[in-house]
Amino acid sequence: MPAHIWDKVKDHPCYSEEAHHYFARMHVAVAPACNIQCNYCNRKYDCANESRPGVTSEKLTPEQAARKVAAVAAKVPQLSVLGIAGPGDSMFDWRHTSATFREVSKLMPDLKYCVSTNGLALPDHVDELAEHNIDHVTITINMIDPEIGALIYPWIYFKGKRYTGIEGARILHERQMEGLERLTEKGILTKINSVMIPGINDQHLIEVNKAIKARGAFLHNVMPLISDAAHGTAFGLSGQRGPKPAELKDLQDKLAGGANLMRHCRQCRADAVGMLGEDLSQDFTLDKIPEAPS
Ligand code: CLF
Ligand code: SF4
Repeated sequence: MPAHIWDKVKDHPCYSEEAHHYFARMHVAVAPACNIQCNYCNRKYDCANESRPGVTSEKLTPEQAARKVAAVAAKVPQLSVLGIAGPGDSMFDWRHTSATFREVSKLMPDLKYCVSTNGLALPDHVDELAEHNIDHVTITINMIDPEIGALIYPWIYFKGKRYTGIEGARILHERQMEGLERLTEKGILTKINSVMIPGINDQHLIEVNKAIKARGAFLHNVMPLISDAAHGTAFGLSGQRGPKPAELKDLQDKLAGGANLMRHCRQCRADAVGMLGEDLSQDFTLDKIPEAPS
């Protein structure tokens, strides 16, 4: 691996399987707004692109988020990455996302920054991502064929207008590809999350893997759809099952030789704190972190 890339992945627990044994990440839930509807999303909970449905996060202001990051850093010395993964979309809610990075960088200039997005608003912010030194961007890409996209996304909201069906899915697809290409040109590392939905996009993810590899994606993370029996079904995918572990493994084996696969994802919540697979979020709720100095 070239040295300039190794430098960006060596202490990022999601981008390096090795690093996840030694480094921790935290998310701050500062971005509630979203500009698309995924059929697997339940808007009462966190963005299912990077998080488990069925858990809500405490929404923070950028200033509260910065205090929380400082409190975690004081108690979790392995903390190396701050991610914004919802509960909505970090790029559509760019005002909250960018204000948070600004506030945090005043207190913690050495932290790595990471964002996760559905990609629709991404091309509008690539230059600013580079200016904020954000080296890691995750895009959730579930299809490259708008006919399949129409089964996953009932609508998108783009430049003041709502688009539905194949037309909406085509715009989303074009914006995702444009965003990925522009991030690659800027040297920003990208990870693509794909939610595997049996019978809808499972075999199609082989084509997705080829398309993202061709556009320079660093990692591909195929995540199983988590069906949310306890809270009612996700929007529009009533009764849809998630893949069995053997089906996920079978798909991952078929993807070998394509874009590099991430296999250690723990599908974190939008306010996760700690090593991957560990959840300290309840130790750092707002009532437990120090007040702002007056
Ligand atoms: Fe968070 Fe995502 Fe950044 Fe990691 S999580 S924004 S890339 S710092 Fe990691 Fe969690 Fe999987 Fe995401 S294990 S859900 S891949
Ligand atoms: Fe929900 Fe999809 Fe928006 Fe995430 S991107 S909040 S899963 S609709």
